[in-house]
Amino acid sequence: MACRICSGRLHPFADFGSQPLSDAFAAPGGPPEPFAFRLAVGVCTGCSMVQLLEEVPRERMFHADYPYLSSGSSVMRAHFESLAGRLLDTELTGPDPFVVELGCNDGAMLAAIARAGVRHLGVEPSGGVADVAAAKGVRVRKDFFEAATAAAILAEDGPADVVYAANTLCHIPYLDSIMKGLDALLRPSGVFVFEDPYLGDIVERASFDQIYDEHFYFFSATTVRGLARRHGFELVDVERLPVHGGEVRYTLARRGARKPTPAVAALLAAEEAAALHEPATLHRFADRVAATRERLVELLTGLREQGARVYGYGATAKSATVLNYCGIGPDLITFVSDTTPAKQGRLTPGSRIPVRDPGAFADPYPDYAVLFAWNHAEEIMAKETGFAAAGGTWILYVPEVHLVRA
Ligand code: DWN
Ligand code: SAH
Ligand code: ZN
Repeated sequence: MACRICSGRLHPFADFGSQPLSDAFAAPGGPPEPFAFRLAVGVCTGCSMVQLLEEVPRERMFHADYPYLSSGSSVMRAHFESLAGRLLDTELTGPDPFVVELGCNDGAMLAAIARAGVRHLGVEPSGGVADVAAAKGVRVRKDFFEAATAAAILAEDGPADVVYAANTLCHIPYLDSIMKGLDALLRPSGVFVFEDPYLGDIVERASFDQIYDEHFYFFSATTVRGLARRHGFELVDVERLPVHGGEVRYTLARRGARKPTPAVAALLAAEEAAALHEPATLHRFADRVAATRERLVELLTGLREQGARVYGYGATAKSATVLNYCGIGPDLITFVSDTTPAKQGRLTPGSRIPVRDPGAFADPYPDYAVLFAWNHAEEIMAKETGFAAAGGTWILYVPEVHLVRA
């Protein structure tokens, strides 16, 4: 297995075995979904990029029935609206500006740009969520972004001032084609702004559930700078974000076009000091993950023996790794509550736990709830006052297994 960035040798450090596709929620009664691929992750001995060892074909993950909706969290809605405001104020100030978003999903970000009357295009291959964005007045192209797509957009709309991508670039193994596309599409003064789960946070918090089929890369300032330079770009800004369990927003500009901010040097230095890409660090991460599996299974098995009622909260893509790696099924968790219509009435992939609407969560409340959407803990804990009143307890497994009184 060779690095998808530099063809270097990959050093594997964590293996979660055979896994189903994380967003393939099956209809009950149908055939069990296949454990389609091996989920394992390695670090490149050449360029240090952390990446999956096996790639799932993109059409199998991102299609008309892709269930995830960005707007399902009020915190994320506010996050994207605030980012839209910032782009409008700082980057989209010239005459007739044009912004492109890769993976615009349901339009959480671009709807605000559309309302401001600014020229835009969302590139979104998942047809169902793209339709939701279009219904909000967002102009969408149902397509995978790659070099050929960029050429087509350039021919139709002209060059872009900003290309933005949230939780999308890390989903794309073929970054060579993406970077060539950006080089073609961006104006000389244009910027590429993207945000994804940060390797530093994943390692620090042992948040191993960030590792699943759709998350192919685990970026850092070090590896993003390397990627940028290979393609004539420079990493000119980084900003740590609290969302989704810890992310970094990276800004790339053409080499020489902008002076890097002090935040870039600071994050590079912190990664060096933490030995973030060293195999020893990554093996320690894997050891912590194995301990988490042991404790979580022990806790849930004990609760079953006591006859406690245990539900799950948030049928996240991330939870597929937790459930299938730990071998947790409906014998340990009765059902998972989730607000997403396309997930309700279906089964979690591989582990086959029923997904039900939030009404079921309160009828009656469980004794314990495993918070699979732990990245939205603040938002969820603030609104689940009924669970608190009923004396319920949250189970979290990041950074280690622990209980929180609701
Ligand atoms: O990178 C990705 C991120 C952005 O979204 C994609 N590959 C897939 C997806 O990952 P995820 O499913 O792990 O994302 P979330 O945002 O952690 O999913 C939260 C889930 O919990 C959704 O299914 C909605 C649900 N939810 C809920 O039931 N009640 C969420 C909130 C906030 C709630 O209050
Ligand atoms: N930006 C949203 C959605 C993230 S989910 C958010 O942050 O909430 C990842 C999205 O990337 C999915 O909607 C998926 O369809 C899309 N995607 C995957 N590959 C892509 C590609 N090559 N070009 C554009 N979008 C892509
Ligand atoms: Zn490499």
